[in-house]
Amino acid sequence: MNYHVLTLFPEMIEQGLHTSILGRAMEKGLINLEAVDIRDYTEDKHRKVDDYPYGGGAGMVMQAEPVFRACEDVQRRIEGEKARVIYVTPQGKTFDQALAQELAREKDLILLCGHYEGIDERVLEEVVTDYVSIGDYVLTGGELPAMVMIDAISRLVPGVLSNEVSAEFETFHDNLLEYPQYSRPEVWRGKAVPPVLLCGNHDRIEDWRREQSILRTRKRRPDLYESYETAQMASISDKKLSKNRLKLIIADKSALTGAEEGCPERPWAGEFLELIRELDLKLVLLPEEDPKRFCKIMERERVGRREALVFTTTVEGVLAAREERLRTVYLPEDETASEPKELIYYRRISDLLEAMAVLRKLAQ
Ligand code: 9D3
Repeated sequence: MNYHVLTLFPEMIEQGLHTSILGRAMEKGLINLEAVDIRDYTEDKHRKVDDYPYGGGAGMVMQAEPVFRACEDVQRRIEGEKARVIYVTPQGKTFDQALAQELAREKDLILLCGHYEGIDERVLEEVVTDYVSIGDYVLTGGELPAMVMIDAISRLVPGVLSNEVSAEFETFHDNLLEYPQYSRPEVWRGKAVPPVLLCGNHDRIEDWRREQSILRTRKRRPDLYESYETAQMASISDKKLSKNRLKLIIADKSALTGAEEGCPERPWAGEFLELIRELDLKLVLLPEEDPKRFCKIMERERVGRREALVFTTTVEGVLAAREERLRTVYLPEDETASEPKELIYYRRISDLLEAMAVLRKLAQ
């Protein structure tokens, strides 16, 4: 990737990007950065590049000709097709990971940085292919935005990151934020690492991390969560026909409502029921615990072991489902109820919202 940054402050670009990962990528020749001083292309004897705006108003406007000549010079030196010219401006489309990925596939990129009150519109009309902003806040110039974009794009260029696959499968992949991370010590200032991470069961760990990602995204980035849900729903309808896909939910009555008459409904119960409907799952409610029931229900509904999921509120229910080797989610009646040791291999999900996350994953 070859970057050509057109700017009045070339030293700002040259200083900032030669450290650490990008410095190494430049040494390896994976990326190449050239700061082009627009002032070198003025024909004015005082190297002037700006003038007063027609129609009046505060400040100065960058003149068209030096910008045009600087851009032409770069395009002339580039091999092959003309490069995209990105004008970094608060009036552009907001830069995001998708645009970074798109731009990472280019061989050359010309980034045009404005200063003062902007650049003469006529040269922009002639040379610019993309108008890009980095977010809705006001900076003093386009140099930092150009550097931000170069940083985000460069790490997507093959070979720049040591762990090549990592760039794709991280934040924003799947529209989900990353799960929380922990390292030694196991207890820090009285705060323990979540026990699931120490259990050694990698399926459980993976499930837990996925849940955490979903819950965290929902809480911190409701906007991303919405895209995630939409994408998820689309992919689910594609996969409806696949084998072993979840088809049936068997649940204690009290798993989805209050345990007894007069007991308050579980939070999210309505949403959970709606999800079951959306995913086109059959729901069978158990009036009371009856271990032999599971088999009969599955026979009657003609579903296999891998196509059913049990939601139960009691330890007896978990043990009975385990006997049948059914996938089970444990929803304790009482958050504070102590968990018998033999439950260690079952998900303890005390909130239906988390159960929904599991359900979404299984229904894919
Ligand atoms: C001082 C002129 N302003 C009129 C009220 C408009 C203006 C022009 C240029 C404000 C800031 C800038 C300098 N910023 C950029 O060139 C810029 C930018 C930004 O300020 N925020 C987010 N993304 C970008 S990309 C380029």
